[in-house]
Amino acid sequence: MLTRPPSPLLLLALSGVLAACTDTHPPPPALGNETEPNNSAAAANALSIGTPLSGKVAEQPRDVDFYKFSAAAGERLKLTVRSLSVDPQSTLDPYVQVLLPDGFTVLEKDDDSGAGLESELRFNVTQPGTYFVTVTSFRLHDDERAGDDRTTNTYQVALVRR
Ligand SMILES: [Ca+2]
Ligand SMILES: [Ca+2]
Repeated sequence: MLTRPPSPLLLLALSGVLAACTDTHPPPPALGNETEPNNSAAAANALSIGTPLSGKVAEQPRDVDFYKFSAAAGERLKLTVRSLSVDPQSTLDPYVQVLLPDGFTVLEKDDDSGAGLESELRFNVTQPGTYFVTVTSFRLHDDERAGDDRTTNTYQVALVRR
């Protein structure tokens, strides 16, 4: 049985298909990271609705990470802080709060309403303004004398409309 080499036109077409595949599927962009120091409302990092950020509860005995976002009246939002489900090495049991624009009054808080020990909460915005999110570990929240400084205390914080 005779076999013919593939025609140059077929090879050209195949290479075009391969190029199209690699060109149309770039790797997902790396997530932005928190920027320390961010341990107060005044030093909060900006968190955009729909754009997750990566952070760590680490590098100091009692780390807390503040984020801020602007919201309009009537927005219905969901906040998640994921640890193990996005990083199998994570040791963090997250604890999250949403603060009113005054920077200290707690609007909502959650320990483990997400997957496993992860945090998830839903809230509605009634007053437009700049709101704050704090992320820390449950260990630090639960015991004001505890320390929890592990480089593996990784998390991903995300705010989405629902
Ligand atoms: Ca941090
Ligand atoms: Ca911090």
